Amino acid sequence: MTSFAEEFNAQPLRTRIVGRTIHFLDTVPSTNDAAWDRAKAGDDEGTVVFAEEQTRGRGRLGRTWWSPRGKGLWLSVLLRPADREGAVPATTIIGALAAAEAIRAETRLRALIRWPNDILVDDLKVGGILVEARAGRRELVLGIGIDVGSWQGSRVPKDVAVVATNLSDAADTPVDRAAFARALLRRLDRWHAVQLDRDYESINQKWKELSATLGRQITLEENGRTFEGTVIDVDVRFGLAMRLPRGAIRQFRAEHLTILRHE
Ligand code: BT5
Repeated sequence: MTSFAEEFNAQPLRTRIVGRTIHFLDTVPSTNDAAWDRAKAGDDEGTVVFAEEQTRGRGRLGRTWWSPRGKGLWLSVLLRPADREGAVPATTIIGALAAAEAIRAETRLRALIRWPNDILVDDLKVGGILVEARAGRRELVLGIGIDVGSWQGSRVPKDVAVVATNLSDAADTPVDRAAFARALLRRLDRWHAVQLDRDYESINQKWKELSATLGRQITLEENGRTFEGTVIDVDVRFGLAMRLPRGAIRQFRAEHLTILRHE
């Protein structure tokens, strides 16, 4: 049987930074941790770690990420954004843009981004982004999880089954993991260059185009307080702007909030 690494390397990647070095691992607790280990070992920016399976894949705010063997793309990328300020949300957004664009290019599916880090197809989650920063380190780790392979015959955890699907089942045809992974890294390489150029307008423009959140009525929680309103703007540096029921406009940053309801 051909391994994922062999399939991935069957065609040239042709990126500038992302994927200059790639580690193909089998089972790891989390590829984000494996990428932090690479950072400590002095690996270059753009280093990518793929794993076939994660035993302790994580999401935001202590949530878990189900990462079954061979079914998805579980990867982390070591990056050094130009601006430290706001780098975590900006890197989350370029990861989401790359993922949504790769899905649209490699399948017929119309992927959208639910602010700040969910990749959706038909309102179901097919992927998520987890960017981490660590005190005393200049790099960021961009973790991307995409459900690519079919779940038919798999025991899908209940909390995942109710909110999520995968590209193959959604498209009703098998989606090639290696081809998809190459497409994803190429797009990420391009958006990373845009971020390095501080061309935030291009990022905002594409983000608005692919946003499942813009114009929607949502309920969110920030530091224990709940807000309800209509999203009127999304911006890579300033976050999300919402019109509250009495007409006031309020700006929310991504870091400390959760969307509770998205209509
Ligand atoms: C995320 O968190 O969406 C970010 C997920 C990032 C995963 C990647 S995989 C490579 C790298 N290494 C890691 O350890 N993590 C990153 P959040 O927004 O908190 O969403 C978590 C929620 O998504 C869970 O509570 C479930 O409801 C749902 N979920 C869990 N596993 C899923 C899956 N495989 N597909 C879709 N939804 C899932």
